[in-house]
Amino acid sequence: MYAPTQTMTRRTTLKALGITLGAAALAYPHLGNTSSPGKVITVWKTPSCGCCKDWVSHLRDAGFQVVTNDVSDTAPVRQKLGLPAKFGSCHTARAGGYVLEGHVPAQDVKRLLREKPDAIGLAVPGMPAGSPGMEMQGDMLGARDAFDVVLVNADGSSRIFQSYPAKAGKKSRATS
Ligand SMILES: [Cu+2]
Repeated sequence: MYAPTQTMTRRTTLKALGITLGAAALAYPHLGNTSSPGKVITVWKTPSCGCCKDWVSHLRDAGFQVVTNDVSDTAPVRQKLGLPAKFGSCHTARAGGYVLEGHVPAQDVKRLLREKPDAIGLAVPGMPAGSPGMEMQGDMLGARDAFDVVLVNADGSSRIFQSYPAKAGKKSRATS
């Protein structure tokens, strides 16, 4: 008939996965202690993406367990996870039932998992210079473009979750 067949399949697959994981947790309750589910982040990125690897390192440094998946295109994953394409960046991830898109700072992921808002997840659209994994080097060391982390709602709307102001780099600071 109309399009929903695919959507149904996706939902069913995700649901089935949820049931499997739930059953595993019941069968092996001690697993919950060794790896708190909220501390695990699953990342989908393309194999050649350097800033994606740097973001993964940033998350690991902050204490997250990160599982990475290399894919040829992250767009289908983003779509499957329900994040509108307009929020798209170079990598997409999942943590505690939320979607994380782009160079989201670890501290905002922690706040998201602590506050548990009713939302799809967090996104840093594009790839702002100076965001985690997009650190500037050389004369521009430490420089940052202003950027916002947005909370994306189920209806596709969003609001600012956290704003990061612009910062001057080494060179700009050194000039007098
Ligand atoms: Cu990037």
